[in-house]
Amino acid sequence: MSLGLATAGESHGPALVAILTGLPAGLELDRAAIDDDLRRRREGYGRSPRQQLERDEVEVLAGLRHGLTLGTPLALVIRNRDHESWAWGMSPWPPEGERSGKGTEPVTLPRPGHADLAGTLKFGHDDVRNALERASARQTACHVAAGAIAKTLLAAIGVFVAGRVLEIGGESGDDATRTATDSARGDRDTLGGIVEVVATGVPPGLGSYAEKGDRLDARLAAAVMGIQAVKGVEIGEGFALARLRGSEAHDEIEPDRRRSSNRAGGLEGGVSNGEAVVLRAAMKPLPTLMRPLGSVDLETGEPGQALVERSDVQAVDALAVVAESAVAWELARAAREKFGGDALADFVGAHTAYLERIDWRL
Ligand code: EPS
Repeated sequence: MSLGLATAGESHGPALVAILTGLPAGLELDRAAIDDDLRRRREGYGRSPRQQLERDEVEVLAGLRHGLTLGTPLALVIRNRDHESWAWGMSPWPPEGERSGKGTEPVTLPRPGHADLAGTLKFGHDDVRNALERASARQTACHVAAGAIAKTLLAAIGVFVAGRVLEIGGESGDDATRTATDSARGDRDTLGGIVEVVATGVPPGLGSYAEKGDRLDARLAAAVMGIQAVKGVEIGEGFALARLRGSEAHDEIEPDRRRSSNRAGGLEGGVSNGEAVVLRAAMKPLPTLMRPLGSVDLETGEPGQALVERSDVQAVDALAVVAESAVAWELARAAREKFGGDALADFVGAHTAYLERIDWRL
């Protein structure tokens, strides 16, 4: 038994869609908790004016009855309010009537740092918009909704996941990061940053060393590296461990099998070891610049300036929520693999029985 997630949706299309499979029956979902995570993702200093337009409320179309999961695929929709301004330009079917609104002219100047160029070449598009719409980080709303549901499942076995911002544009703390964001906005530039996600209550034994693809550290890294604009992921002390001796780098085992340090970030050999799972992600500065970089016009071959389109100055606060969601989803997937069960009570019962077998207290 594992969790599955399929998503669809363009940034300025009618809606984002997600189908979640593998949830046990009888899990009580809290609509307000899902919408609250979607709100956290939207807020944050430095976001595009788009975020004031969107409401990002989740609609459930299947798999839920009276707030309880049915153990069948759960279908979610998040409408794009902004689609109203793009109804002609992003019409799924050949548009009818006069051209109007945004997205009516083809984009031919790819932005360095975005998927624009590679996506256009790969899929044979003649309008960069056909690549950028799906590559956009708008998509992360689906992953946050799925992550909120994963957190509800994890809470049933005492696992809690939280993300936070460590740095924005090389600065830490609210005042300095806001000043850095204002300064970048003033220069029509963008910033990146670093976030950290910590998961507590993770029992030893999630993931496996049996095959590369089973390793939970590899799975978490892939889940977080898959988020738009993430260029680096480290687990525990990560890169800093490379500069230490072995005697300084590892976490000694106490008689109760716990550790007094956690440099490994809760993962050894690709398996959770019972300590908090700690992961950090580095986000590059966003590639949509109001003062564009050099590019090439794909239609004429002439040098030009990349596409300028309304965007965020930085979205590091959003990344903290999106990375939290990605880690929650992957941990929930690993927990479903280990504890299984069609009904929530089976899943919780298997977890309890396992902790008893290994004599482990959370
Ligand atoms: C994004 C560009 C901006 C961001 C968008 C991600 O879109 P827009 O041009 O519509 O303002 O706002 O993020 C979201 C819409 C969102 O909900 O997070 C990009 O190019 O990735």
